[in-house]
Amino acid sequence: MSFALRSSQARTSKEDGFALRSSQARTSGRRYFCGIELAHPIVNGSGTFDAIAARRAFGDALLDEFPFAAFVSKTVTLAPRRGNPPPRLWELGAGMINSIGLPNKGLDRFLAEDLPALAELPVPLIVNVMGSAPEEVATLVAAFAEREEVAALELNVSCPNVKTGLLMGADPGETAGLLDAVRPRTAKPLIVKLTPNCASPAAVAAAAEQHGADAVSLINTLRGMAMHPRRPGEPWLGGGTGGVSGPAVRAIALAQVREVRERVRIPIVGMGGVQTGGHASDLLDAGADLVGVGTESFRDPRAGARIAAELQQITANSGVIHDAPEPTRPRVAQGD
Ligand code: RRO
Repeated sequence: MSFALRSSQARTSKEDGFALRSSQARTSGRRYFCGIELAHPIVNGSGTFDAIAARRAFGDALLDEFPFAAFVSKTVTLAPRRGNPPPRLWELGAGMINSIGLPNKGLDRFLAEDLPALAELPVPLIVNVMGSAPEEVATLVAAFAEREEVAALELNVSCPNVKTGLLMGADPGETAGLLDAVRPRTAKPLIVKLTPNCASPAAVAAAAEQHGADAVSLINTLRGMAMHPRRPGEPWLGGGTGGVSGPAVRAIALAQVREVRERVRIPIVGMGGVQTGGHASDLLDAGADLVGVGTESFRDPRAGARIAAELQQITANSGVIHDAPEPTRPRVAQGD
């Protein structure tokens, strides 16, 4: 049975869809995600890998060994944005806080300058968009609807650093309204990027599914802050607060992916603190269909490829995870 058949069955059969999709998800190889064929389950988290800058740095070697099975763009807005004032980053013991604030060149220049460059990547392109109101997001989605370079769209309703974007994703009713405005504007797959900064990500996911989303992705960053080391009472980040990512959020991502999987049948892109194939394997076990790698790519731009290879090794060894040693247990003498 081909992956295509299994994938379409997974979307239509209420009885056995979950089992079919889940058995596909647990493997490390070629698969279909929203009808898009991917070589493996590892993608980048939006805004964590600049493929255009990486191509300048590494040349065509980047295309020969592209680290991800699909490329997700940094968020695009209708008008250009300068982003938040510096400083924009703070390193944590187990990750970092960003307060980037969505700097981007706006839709027109993205279409003219970045889209042709991103279309040269050897993998499907997913464009991430954000607007301050449903109609603005609908305009962005409509602009990409007929672009054959674009395989799917991700709706960013979860940026912790821009208030308007987050409002639409923190409440199931607002998310439903967004989908109602956007869904009629494109036949392309729509992925809703969920926030962990709300009462119930699973309720938002369910609303997205009921109103026509094809998939959800989670988690975006968790709101956090760092104090200025030399100015008592002042925040370090120019934006005041920022989004926490990296190993610090991994356990939260795992729990939220599991909770969302229990509420929706559509595919899930799970992400949050993934550094190894073992971490990716855990997210797949929790119910994700694909796994996003984000903060780890800042440390190692080839992390996506390494994690995909480690995951393949784990799958080849029937789920035995080799990159995490067994925890040692205290010996208990028999018969004592
Ligand atoms: O640009 C950002 O500050 C940003 C975005 Br759009 C996002 O979705 N998540 C994040 O942590 N930072």
